[in-house]
Amino acid sequence: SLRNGTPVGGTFAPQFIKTEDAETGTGSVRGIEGENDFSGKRYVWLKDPSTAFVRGWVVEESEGDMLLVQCEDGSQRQVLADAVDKVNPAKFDKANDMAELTHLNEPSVVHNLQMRYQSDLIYTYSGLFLVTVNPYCPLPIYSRDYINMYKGRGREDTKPHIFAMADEAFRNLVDEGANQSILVTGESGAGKTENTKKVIQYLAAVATSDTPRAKSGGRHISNLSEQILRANPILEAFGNAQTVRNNNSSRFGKFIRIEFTRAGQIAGAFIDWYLLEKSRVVRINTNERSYHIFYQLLQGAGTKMKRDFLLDGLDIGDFEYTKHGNDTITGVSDQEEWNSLVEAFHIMGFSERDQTSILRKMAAILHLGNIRATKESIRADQAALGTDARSHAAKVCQLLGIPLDPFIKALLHPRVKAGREWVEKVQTPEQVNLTLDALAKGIYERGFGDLVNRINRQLDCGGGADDSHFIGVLDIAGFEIFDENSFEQLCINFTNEKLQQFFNHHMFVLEQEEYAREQIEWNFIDFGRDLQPTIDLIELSNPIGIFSCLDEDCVMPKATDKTFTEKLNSLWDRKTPKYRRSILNQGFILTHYAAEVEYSTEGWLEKNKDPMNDNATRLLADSSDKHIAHLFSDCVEADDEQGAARSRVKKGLFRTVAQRHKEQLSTLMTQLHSTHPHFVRCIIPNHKKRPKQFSAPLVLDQLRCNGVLEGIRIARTGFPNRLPFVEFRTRYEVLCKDMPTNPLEGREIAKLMLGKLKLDRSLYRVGLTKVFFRAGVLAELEEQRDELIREIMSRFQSVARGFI
Ligand code: AD9
Ligand code: MG
Repeated sequence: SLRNGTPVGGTFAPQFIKTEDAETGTGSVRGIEGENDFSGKRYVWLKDPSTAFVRGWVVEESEGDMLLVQCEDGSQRQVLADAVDKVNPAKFDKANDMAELTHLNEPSVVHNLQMRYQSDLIYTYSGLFLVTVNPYCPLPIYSRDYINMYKGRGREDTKPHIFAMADEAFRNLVDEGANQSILVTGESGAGKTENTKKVIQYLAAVATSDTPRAKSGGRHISNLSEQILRANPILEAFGNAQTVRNNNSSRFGKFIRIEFTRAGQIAGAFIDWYLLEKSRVVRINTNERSYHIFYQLLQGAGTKMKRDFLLDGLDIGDFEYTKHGNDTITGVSDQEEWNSLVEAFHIMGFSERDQTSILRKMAAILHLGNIRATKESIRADQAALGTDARSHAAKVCQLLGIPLDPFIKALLHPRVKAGREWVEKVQTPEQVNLTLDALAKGIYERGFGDLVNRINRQLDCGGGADDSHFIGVLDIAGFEIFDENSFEQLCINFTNEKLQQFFNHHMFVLEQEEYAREQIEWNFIDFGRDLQPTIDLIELSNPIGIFSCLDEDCVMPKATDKTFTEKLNSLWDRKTPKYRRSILNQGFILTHYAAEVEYSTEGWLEKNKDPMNDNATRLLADSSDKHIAHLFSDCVEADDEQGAARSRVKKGLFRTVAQRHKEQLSTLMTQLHSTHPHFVRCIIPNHKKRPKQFSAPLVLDQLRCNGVLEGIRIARTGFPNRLPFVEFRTRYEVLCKDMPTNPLEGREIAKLMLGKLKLDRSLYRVGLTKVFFRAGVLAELEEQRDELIREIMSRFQSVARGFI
């Protein structure tokens, strides 16, 4: 038909309408990466239980919509035509931006990432997202040359990279004076912290050089960017640990705000932190470690410090809190890490005294773990401390600056007020050990908070000039689904639900703006409220949501995890599609945007109350060590457990974990709403920490949890593929006969071509500078182009044969 000049595919418009929303349709597609395959084979993706997807070509189409497919793994499979996905034409191989793919389906997205990953292209855009797959090996893409390559250049002129995103944020900040944020999420080990560091490295390098500041004492001159970079070794020593997933796993979330002057100079920085996993201080799995600082201290501290800290001759294996896990991390020297910690302390302007007092607390925590209570006698279940335990207690008291006898009394016979009377409670060994653990966790967490405060004071821009703006970088754990999900998972998943909602709304706003800018008619749907029912279910106080219900039960004397769960069930089961009671376990099932998650409510009241023995904390508030006293200053003058809680409530200091998290998150969201956001999604390619191994099912799972597939779903409701007029003409003009020879404006030509291509109006929109297409349309055009080339080649061959 081409030979006599009639346009090809005169009938394909109706066919499109059939498949426009269903990417699972069976349109004919060809092309395979590396080279164009002009064989006319129809390639499809099939689901596969072990590899997620396998590609093949259709051998036969039979009755009842069945396909016989020759798969690339050698097998032949019969599948329902509806169950296959289309393969993108070769033009889209290793696409820089997955939004450009004409077939926006799951296999195509995973395949694109995989092909790029195997070529060390670890960064890929997916619309508004920058997706990155952990290479698990150093790549030479973060050098000074790379920084220069990205400096001041737009996304269009460069390859996908974290530097490109950082640069865009920086340019927006300087040009428009608008706050920016970069939101990095992903599962443990996916590369969030590495990428966060790259953003800061980049910003420190491109921000116009800031003036050196004289440090306190005037001895040490250093600049602010250097200090911001050096905050990291300190944060990591105290906030990171080896886990089975990641040898340097951050066990807290953080939001680093870097303040800039209007001229683009770094003016200061501020760090917010969330949800430190303090249980790690007292309990670790085999093959994991506690926080790096303990190992660094034991390996790195000099003899004098070890003697002062009563650590002389002691090692990792001598402490209850560290001896059950790994001693060392392959390839990491705790001694060297210690050296860089000390250097970082120095550059950050921590005095010797401050350093000592911070580190002394770490030693105290180690010794705390070695105080273990035993039964007083075989018959009674009352707790006692043996000689060993008492000598450890003495060390703890010496290090914490508190008197020994009252401390032991606080442990074994805490005084509580019952009515008007003071009574001494009897404690079981388990209760005493829990008290000790709670103290260790409390000291650690408060110490961590204090450390961050000190860093913040050091990086403070002095109130911040009125016209200063910030770029905030959020490094926070992504959506989590484990075999058993508890309160911690609910907190993190709730956070991710909120961030996803923020993304959805932002995407909607931007799409609408683009359509308005290009003056095309289309009402994009606002998905920004889609996730609200689940969010409400967790955070609302009226009707009473999960967090409020938990808070309520935390002050009810008789409430237990079980009664709390029953109350939740009676409030919400069958009342909303987002909530179901667990059938087999004590807990409930929530529908999140990423998946349904079953939560087990075992231990939630305790976790939310997070109690500390106030007989002991009062001693700490009175400590002769100013630093310790300061950490516990909220614990003075309480005369009983209830009273302590009440007085802290009065002072606004007492918070349940849920309350605190809700408040922190709401502050974070308010800040994020004041920014132009940028989204980074980190992906872990395998759970073996190995380079070049890409597990498609694992990646697919993460794309679902991190919102990339959600973003694609939203994109597909609009016109995801866009081509500037010139590009559209260059590639598809061959498909249009009788093009005018006189010059025409780009828009006119585009309209003319679209008419000649006989595309249905619902499949495209013509904007001011580009044509917008529905998903899948470009694949059809590519197919026609291929067919044309095939025709030409066969004509050429027959002509050539004629010559022979
Ligand atoms: V966790 O939630 O804190 O447990 P992250 O932060 O997502 O986790 P992290 O950035 O710590 O993961 O990366 C884990 C390890 O992967 C790093 O220690 C590096 O060894 C490795 N990694 C990650 N990203 C890169 C990269 N861009 N280049 C090289 C990388 N190695
Ligand atoms: Mg991390």
